[in-house]
Amino acid sequence: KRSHHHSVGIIGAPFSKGQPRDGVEKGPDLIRAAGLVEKLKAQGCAVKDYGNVTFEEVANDEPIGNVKRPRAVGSANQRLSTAVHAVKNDGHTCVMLGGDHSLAIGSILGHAAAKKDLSVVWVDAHADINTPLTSPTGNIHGQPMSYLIHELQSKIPVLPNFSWIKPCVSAKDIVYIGLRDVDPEEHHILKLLGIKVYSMTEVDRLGIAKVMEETCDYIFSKVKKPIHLSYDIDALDPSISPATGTPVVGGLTYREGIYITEHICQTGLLSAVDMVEVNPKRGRTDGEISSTVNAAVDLIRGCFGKLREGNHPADYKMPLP
Ligand code: 4U7
Ligand code: MN
Ligand code: MN
Ligand code: MN
Repeated sequence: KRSHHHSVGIIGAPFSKGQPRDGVEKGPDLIRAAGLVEKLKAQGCAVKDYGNVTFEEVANDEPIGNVKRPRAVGSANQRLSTAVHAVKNDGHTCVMLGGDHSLAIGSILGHAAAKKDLSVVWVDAHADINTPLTSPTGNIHGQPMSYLIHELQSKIPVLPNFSWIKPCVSAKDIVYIGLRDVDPEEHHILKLLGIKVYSMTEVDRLGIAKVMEETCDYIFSKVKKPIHLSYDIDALDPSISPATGTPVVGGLTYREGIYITEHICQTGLLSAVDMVEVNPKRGRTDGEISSTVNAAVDLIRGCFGKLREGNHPADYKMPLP
């Protein structure tokens, strides 16, 4: 489909407690300030901005084992999931602006509450599939997938404010793209569950076009499920998106990053997008911050029909002299 009407619902999630660095809570407002809503409207989308989710202060959020700030993360994600569920029930494709990647818990669960059977395309330098017991850091932004996958539930301990979380995706319905910093325990989990991974090695070997063709063949091999695209800005190379908490060299080019969104868009099945881990306080100059934020905006535009060859409305009429 070339020109097709997109209805987009935007939710900001200014939350940073899934990781230790300040600033990532500024992501939603910065991405908006870069003109996201206006640019989506200019490319023909109907856009409703639902504003930012507000999060409760949690006192005495002591670690459980090595898991840091479990109560704040559990509570924030519960609120986010309710908000995402509402946007989906209003009939929009949901765009969740983070915030750190622990927010994928609430975003995917809220999406699944409305759509039940999803496939997840996770674009990231990292697999974010540590369990609370394998995590080398205790930061929940490196763990969200572990709470969501049916096959891992026997490995997940009880955590405060996590009891509402019920797994909602199968290992076979997940594709990773862009991995290049995977912990040994995460690598074991990916292999054990047979999860489809296109690391940077496969991006190099196959090229991004083949990676996306295979990704879609894989997720559409049985039934066509709605797609949840969870995009961590650190998937892109730090030369493009340096303002992020855990940059890793050797990432996707801007063009590869955009190609992923263009390809997912043309499936017609994109149902929710996360854009996370934009952290202005990690940029060393204004240029580093704007490059990161503009990349996030452009990736979202690619999700909703912006073509690099140009776009024109179906009813376009050449001006007459
Ligand atoms: B992000 C890490 F140990 N794997 O678990 C961890 F290397 O959302 C990093 O992808 C996680 O940015 C990165 O803390 C989380 C670490
Ligand atoms: Mn990452
Ligand atoms: Mn395809
Ligand atoms: Mn991530």
